[in-house]
Amino acid sequence: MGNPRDKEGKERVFSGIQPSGDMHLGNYLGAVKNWVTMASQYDCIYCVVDLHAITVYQDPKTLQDKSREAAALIMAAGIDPEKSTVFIQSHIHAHAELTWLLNCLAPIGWMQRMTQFKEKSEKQKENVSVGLFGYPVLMAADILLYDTDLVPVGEDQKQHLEFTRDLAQRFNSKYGATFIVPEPSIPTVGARIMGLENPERKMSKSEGGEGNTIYLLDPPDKIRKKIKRATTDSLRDILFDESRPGIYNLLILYELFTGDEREVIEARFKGKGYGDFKAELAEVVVEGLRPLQSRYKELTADPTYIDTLLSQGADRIRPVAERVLAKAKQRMGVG
Ligand code: ATP
Ligand code: LTN
Repeated sequence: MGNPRDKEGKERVFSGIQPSGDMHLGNYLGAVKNWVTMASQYDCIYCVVDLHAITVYQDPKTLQDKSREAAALIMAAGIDPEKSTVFIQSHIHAHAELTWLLNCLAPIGWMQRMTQFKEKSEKQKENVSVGLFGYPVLMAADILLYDTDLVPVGEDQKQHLEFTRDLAQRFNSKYGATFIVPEPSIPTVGARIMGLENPERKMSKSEGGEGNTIYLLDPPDKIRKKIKRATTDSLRDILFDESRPGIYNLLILYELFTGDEREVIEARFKGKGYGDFKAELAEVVVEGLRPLQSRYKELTADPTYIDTLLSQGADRIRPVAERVLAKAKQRMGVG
């Protein structure tokens, strides 16, 4: 099937982040850091997905604040809002509307296989919202609305990406070539940063205690304390050994922040103890986050500045979403 977009110039990248809590090292190393790298090469759209966040209850005022905070952090991490588009999902109505169209096409059997839904609903049982069940359809709408070629995400989103591809293909084969079928872009290292207290589970906004997660806006002393207390094991050697999840995860953090080769890192800490390694890692993380934290402060000094950038971002990209939505509606015979 031919490609439904006339691709002039750069390929398009789209990704999203939920404002459901504070952004952490997993979000940064698994996703946002790659967003920054991709921004120089692709036409990038980055979205704060507030409609996804409300699939579980959010305090309304906090959600407003966290949405702006997430957008400011994306920019502070190095995304230039002049060159890439940063916007808030609910500012473009087409996301909700395309979701409905796609809902009518998504087989319930596909939905029931989504592991993230199974895990998240496990904790809520009967109170699970229809929205949480439909979460992957909204995500598919986000991606398909912008003729996206590539989607940079962490490992946990792989299944949702496959779902998006399947749904796009299903639509195209029923109604004719309409959507570009996107490819995932998952980092080889950092795609799954684990919790500090519980290195058996991924570092997360919504799970695990305060000590499990390093937030991007944590002050240096907090970062040092969390790393000091991170779970390791009773062995001694500081080696990249996946069977020792605690120390392995900390070494991955060290690798990603320094950019050093694994052998060089292992040689550096040969004969040293976990205490020495953790102290050095803490400094590497504190220094690594320092530029982001100071840019964040500058960006948020005037609270209206981010709002202006966000409304400009949505205004700039809305016509693309509306064009793709209109095409999908026309193909389905509605509107
Ligand atoms: P929640 O804890 O509510 O599931 P989250 O922390 O997973 O939230 P999201 O907003 O759902 O955050 O994810 C934003 C991006 O960060 C996604 O691309 C996701 O794959 C990535 N990501 C999230 N957690 C990690 C992690 N621990 N390691 C690597 N990437 C991650
Ligand atoms: N479900 C994603 C967030 C998300 C997203 C997207 C990511 C919503 N829409 C579109 C990439 C592309 C998550 O990280 N939990």
